[in-house]
Amino acid sequence: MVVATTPSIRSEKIRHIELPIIDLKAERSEVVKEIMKASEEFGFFKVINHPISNDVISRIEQEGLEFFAKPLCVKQQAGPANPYGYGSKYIGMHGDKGEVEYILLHTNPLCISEKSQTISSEPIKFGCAVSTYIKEVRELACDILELMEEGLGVPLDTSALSKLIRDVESDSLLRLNHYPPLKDTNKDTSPSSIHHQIQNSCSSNSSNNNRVIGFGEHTDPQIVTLLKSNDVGGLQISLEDGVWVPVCPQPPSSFCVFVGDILQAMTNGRFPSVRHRAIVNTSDARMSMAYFATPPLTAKISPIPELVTGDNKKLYRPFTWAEYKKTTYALRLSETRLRLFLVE
Ligand code: GA4
Repeated sequence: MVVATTPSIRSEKIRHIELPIIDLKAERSEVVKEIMKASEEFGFFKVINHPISNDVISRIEQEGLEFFAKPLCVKQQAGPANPYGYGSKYIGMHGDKGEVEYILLHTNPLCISEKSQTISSEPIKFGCAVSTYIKEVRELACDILELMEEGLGVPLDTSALSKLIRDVESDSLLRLNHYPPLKDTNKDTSPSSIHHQIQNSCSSNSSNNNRVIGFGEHTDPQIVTLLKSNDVGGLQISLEDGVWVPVCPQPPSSFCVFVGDILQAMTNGRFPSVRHRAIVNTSDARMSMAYFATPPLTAKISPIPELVTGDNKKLYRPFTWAEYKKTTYALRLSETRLRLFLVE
């Protein structure tokens, strides 16, 4: 039996740097340039001025908040998340644990309508909010992937990246994460505490160095992840070993974009998948919604031919998403799985 404990971290290196925020309404060539720079340097950026309306976002946010506010025994009727449905504290099958509860859904309409029945007392309303959001966030992911294709010099007619998630067989997922605050009760509202909280709105506002893990460090196995959160800090990305950079949850309408392992493989290592984690906020609940843009199970993944040139030897052997997914789910959360797919 695996005995799991919720990890907490004592002093480690945190660096506050400004992470790229890309205005999608700027001139296209400028947007392409910025996306390329951010993807190469960080495997991460935020986008603003995207086409997803506030209404679409707040409808699904509201559904999420209503669900997470229910008593545990009611929420558990929508679980366990094996693999889809409600889960709490346990992440994956190998003892990874965090201070988080979540709903994990496949984006195919069948999964949404089936799971809606146990998640909501108004399943049609819930299902509509989720499907509308998925449709729009998928379109945004395609737009971003097409900007990347342009920057990478991939022939536009092949749509090597975006076509994988437009496919009806795409294995894409949606995850709603809820991180209850560390101190749900006994809130300190003294002026000094409030000042401290404002100063730390980009981080998890932990007054000491004892941070509690909501979702442990990992890279996303998919192509890209688009994440929308409320205005509570806690997300961090890792740039170098041991150094963590807090991601400011501002501007409030922005989406975070994470390069995933499949994009690292397809770009032959040019865009690194970004290691990230969520720290629990001491005073406020954080909710995030992650859309994982994923190929179909049978899709063949290999470095895009245009990116394998004289100096850039092919780094990864060809594999299917099904093969990568199986490897991913057999390993712990923090594992660097792509190393198993390197050309020998
Ligand atoms: C990380 C990204 C997505 O949240 C996820 C996660 C999945 C899960 O929660 O079941 C995994 C994790 C994620 C990677 C390693 C394995 C699988 C938990 C875990 C320990 C849904 C996914 O696709 O991979």
